[in-house]
Amino acid sequence: MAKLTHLYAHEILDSRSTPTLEAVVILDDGSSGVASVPSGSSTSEHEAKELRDLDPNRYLGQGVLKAISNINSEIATKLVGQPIDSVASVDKFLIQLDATPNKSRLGANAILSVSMAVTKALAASAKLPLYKYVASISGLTDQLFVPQPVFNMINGGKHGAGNLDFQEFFVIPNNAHAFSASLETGSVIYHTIKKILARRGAIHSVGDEGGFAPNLFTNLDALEVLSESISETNHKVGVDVELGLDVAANSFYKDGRYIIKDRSSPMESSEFIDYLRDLNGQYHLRILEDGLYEEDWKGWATLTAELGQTTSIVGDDLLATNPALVKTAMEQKACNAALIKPNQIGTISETIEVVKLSRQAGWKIMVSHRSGETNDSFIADFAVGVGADYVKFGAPARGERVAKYNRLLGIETELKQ
Ligand code: 2PG
Ligand code: MG
Repeated sequence: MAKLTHLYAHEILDSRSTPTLEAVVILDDGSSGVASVPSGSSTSEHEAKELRDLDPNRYLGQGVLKAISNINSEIATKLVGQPIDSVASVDKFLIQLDATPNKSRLGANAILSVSMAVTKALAASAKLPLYKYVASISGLTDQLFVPQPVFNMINGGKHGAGNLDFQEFFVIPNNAHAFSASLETGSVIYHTIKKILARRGAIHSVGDEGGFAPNLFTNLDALEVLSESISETNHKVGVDVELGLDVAANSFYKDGRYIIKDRSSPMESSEFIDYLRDLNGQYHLRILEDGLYEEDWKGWATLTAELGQTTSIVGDDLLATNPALVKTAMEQKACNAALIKPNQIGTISETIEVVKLSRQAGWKIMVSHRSGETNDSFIADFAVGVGADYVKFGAPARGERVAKYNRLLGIETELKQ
């Protein structure tokens, strides 16, 4: 069994120019792993907590030197020289060392970077590509395949220009084709959206996840632009290429009501469900993520009962990749799909456990990036290794997003050999 000889971390920038950390693990057989962690901006109350320095004199308080020092001193002191037999045992050790329910003492960012780097080092030590190693430890799939991509083409909510209430507007090529063909379809549609926005005199600069962030548009206009661009590329909307939404309803839920610009008055949960039902009737959404506020459990159950036959009702902020919340959602039949983000829970083995639980419920699995990303393509391998149905890595544009899609192209080629 290989021993850990080096563990250290340093600060790097994420795609929003906010610091994050990169960790390095080296084993005594010469294997190594380097991993960096992403960061979300539309977060759930129930996520594991990132540790930030809050020193106003550095990076507007967003530095991560404390998290780094936790790795370089406290964690490294305990792990260096130790035999490393599995990711699960390292994760267990990190969870116990932290000793808080939400990883706030050492920082979920510190813990996850170590967990990811250890996973990569152990994959290298086993002489396996990362996706095969993840498949071997998760036991979730014998049939390796590349998941169906969900492209976030228009960015609103907290990721956009401020006028769209909904956060993400998806274009989803159907899964009748290979991943490389879907990526091409996504790319051509992306260019077409830009053309259509320019034709309408709208701003076509991009938001946090590489999708366009047009101004002066309503949520319905954004869906119309996507439909138009799909038709203009000679695809059938809702057949060859489907639509979806991450409503991210937390961000416009206030005092028990849903407030969006498409409607003049705030809506009660039941009224907003009616609105979503009509929208679904019109656009036949493949995916409806976070359609409701994360504590609106009754609403979620109604939404799933009403639309769940045809649409993946995805819990993101609702579930926070947290096993206890997944269990509650199973009991309450609150959704039929889980968004999976390793940094919401903070270790790789716990993330795998959440995928397992969600599978037991018969849910679809969508592995996701965060809005603040790095060029690390870990989640691409992870998605293949757990047999995810969908991947959501943003638009097919910008380096930190295409790093993941390009990695999937590499895996697709490798799987054909
Ligand atoms: C989401 C994510 C990723 P953030 O809501 O699904 O798209 O956004 O990383 O800002 O939480
Ligand atoms: Mg979301």
